[in-house]
Amino acid sequence: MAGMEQTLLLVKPDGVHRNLVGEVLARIERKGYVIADLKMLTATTEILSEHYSEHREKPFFADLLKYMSVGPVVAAVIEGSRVVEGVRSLSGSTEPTMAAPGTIRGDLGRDWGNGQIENIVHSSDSPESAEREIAIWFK
Ligand code: IDP
Ligand code: MG
Repeated sequence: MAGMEQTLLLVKPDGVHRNLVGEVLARIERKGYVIADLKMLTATTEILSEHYSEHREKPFFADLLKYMSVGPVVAAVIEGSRVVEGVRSLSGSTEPTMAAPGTIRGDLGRDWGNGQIENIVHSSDSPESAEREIAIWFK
């Protein structure tokens, strides 16, 4: 279909641990987007280093990989027109304390005082990132 786009959504280990998989996917579905593919896995260091390659030099990189591999994630390919922007908007800004109410991170996330930004979901930030990330998670 013309204008059809895909994005990668991850329910991160904190979201899975807190039983928020249904809540997150329900928000995606209620918005009208289509779940085109879905799986649960515990991410390897290889997958995570590729996925977060842009953050390789950041001081939080090692802790980020630890946080992301502590338990299973749910990976989904979401489909719809302008879905990349749409799912970013549903996700909310990075820090859950300041993410807008109404967003997944704003409604369901908080700072746990452990120096980590645990924010329940990942969503691709551009169509190019989406294509790259979907190829990593759905080989
Ligand atoms: P995004 O997930 O909103 O796109 P990015 O800046 O791409 O945010 O960062 C990727 C992930 O890395 C964040 O979702 C968060 O889990 C973690 N992160 C980002 N910045 C920090 C930080 O300053 N300290 C700890 N973790 C961070
Ligand atoms: Mg990002």
